[in-house]
Amino acid sequence: MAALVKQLLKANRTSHAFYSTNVALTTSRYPGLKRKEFGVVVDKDVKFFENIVGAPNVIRSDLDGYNTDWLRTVRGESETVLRPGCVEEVSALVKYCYERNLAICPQGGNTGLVGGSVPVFDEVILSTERLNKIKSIDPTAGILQCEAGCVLETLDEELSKHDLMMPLDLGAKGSCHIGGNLSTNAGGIRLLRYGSLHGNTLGLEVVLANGEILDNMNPLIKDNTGYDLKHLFIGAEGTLGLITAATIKCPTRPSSINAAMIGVEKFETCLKVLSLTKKYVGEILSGFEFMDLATRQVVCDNLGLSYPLAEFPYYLLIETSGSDEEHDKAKLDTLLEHLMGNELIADGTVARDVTQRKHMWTLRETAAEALLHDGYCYKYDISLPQPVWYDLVREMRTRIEGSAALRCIGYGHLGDGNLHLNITSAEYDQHVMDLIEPFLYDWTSAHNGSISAEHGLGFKKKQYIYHSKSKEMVNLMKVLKQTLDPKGILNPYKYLPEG
Ligand code: FAD
Ligand code: 2HG
Ligand code: ZN
Repeated sequence: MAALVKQLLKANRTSHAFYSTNVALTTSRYPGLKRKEFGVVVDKDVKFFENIVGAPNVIRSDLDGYNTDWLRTVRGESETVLRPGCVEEVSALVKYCYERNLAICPQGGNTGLVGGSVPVFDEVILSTERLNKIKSIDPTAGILQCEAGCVLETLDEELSKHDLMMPLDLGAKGSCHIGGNLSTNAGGIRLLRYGSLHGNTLGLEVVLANGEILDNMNPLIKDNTGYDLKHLFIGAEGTLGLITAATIKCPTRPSSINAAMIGVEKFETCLKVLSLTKKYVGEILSGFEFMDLATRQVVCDNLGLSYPLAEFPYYLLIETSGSDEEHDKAKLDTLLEHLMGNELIADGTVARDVTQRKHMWTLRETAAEALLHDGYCYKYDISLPQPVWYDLVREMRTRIEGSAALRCIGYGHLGDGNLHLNITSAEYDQHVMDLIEPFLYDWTSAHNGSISAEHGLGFKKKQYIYHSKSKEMVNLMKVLKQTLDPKGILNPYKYLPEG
């Protein structure tokens, strides 16, 4: 898994040609946008920045990779990237921007999927690339302290030396930064087992809009003194402050991991399999992922991958993690025998070795990349009650029939109720977009779902926040934003609707 995903992600990120072709400027695709009255970076600002971080860390040319998002759907026009190397430098830069009224777009690995990580206009990009030091690992307590720019996979590799692991894992792990993960409250494939970053984060260090440093890095498991401020910044997508470091609680690394892929004829049966899986292997369950046939087709068509099973309407990838190989395998076998015996599953296969297990994960985790090869991808990340989960994919297929859409596919973290619905076309097509939005959001809201399960709101979804949150809640969010960032310099045009 990791090798192919990493290779694909890296290839995209570093290729200048990849970024510079055919990505419309955000301001052209969304013509109603108006630049707010922020300052513009001039020579004296550049001199100041260079004094703080050194000239090589103020980048003023060849910025396509920083201005364009991973999906290649939005593109800003920033002319300045700043790469601070410590919290004091971040603080000095932000304080200066605050005084000069210069807008800032925080950026980690730039793998975000909602247009939050790139500027809309000419915001200064503050990259965490150089904030990449591990401060400490406490193997006994299982506590990691690190800077925000550490790459998730690197952290996991370092922790493995102490029999620990990161409590989250996702397809972008070779590129995304822990600061970006925290800022999006990223979910991923292990949330089912280890819970969200709200639960696993013990402390944060944050630079506020005025440059003040908020140090709450204390590695305490229990601390009920005052409001738990760190939670404000987790999932705030850089709109309330810049996360510069974190203290994370890390679980013990399992010594036995098993995976099985099964083919299923009916969606309703997938839900029965989920219940039975919890019953039979609940205490060692570490992943329960769903792919439909169209997901199989996109990774086979566009990446040349192959499935270990024949064609079925639905596939489930079940993973267990524990400490006793024999016991864990026996439990998984019992589950599969039960499912087969009761004719709940059409076919299934257990990974015989690490290579086969990684291959199963590659089939699931490269779907996002495979979709991009079609041209343009309309990406949705929805939470829905499980009984109606797949109905939305069916409805969308009917709705886009006869349009320029190439495919409509559903995959995701079924164990958490998180559906990834993706539609593609050869190039951006306004008619396809109008068929999808706002219908998809209205449908989700009508079925008591969330319009953003794990990717956030960013630039693309902010106007739909009311579909999932009440007026009173959004008003309180606006009060918080106004209090912490009165000039609105942190990641403007994102997250909260105007007005
Ligand atoms: P960026 O994309 O750089 O930034 C994301 C947001 O956080 C932006 O709004 C940015 O301004 C802000 N930000 C970044 N760093 C900071 C900081 N230090 N302080 C304040 N604000 C900051 N997401 C999931 O939840 N689950 C998945 O399973 C998942 N899988 C993915 C698979 C692929 C192949 C890809 C491309 C993306 C996936 N994502 C997933 C989406 C994405 O949210 C995560 O990749 C990740 O959390 C983003 O981290 P990043 O460092 O790339 O952040
Ligand atoms: C995943 O779970 C990511 O693979 C990306 O969250 C989802 O591609 C997507 O829609
Ligand atoms: Zn996901």
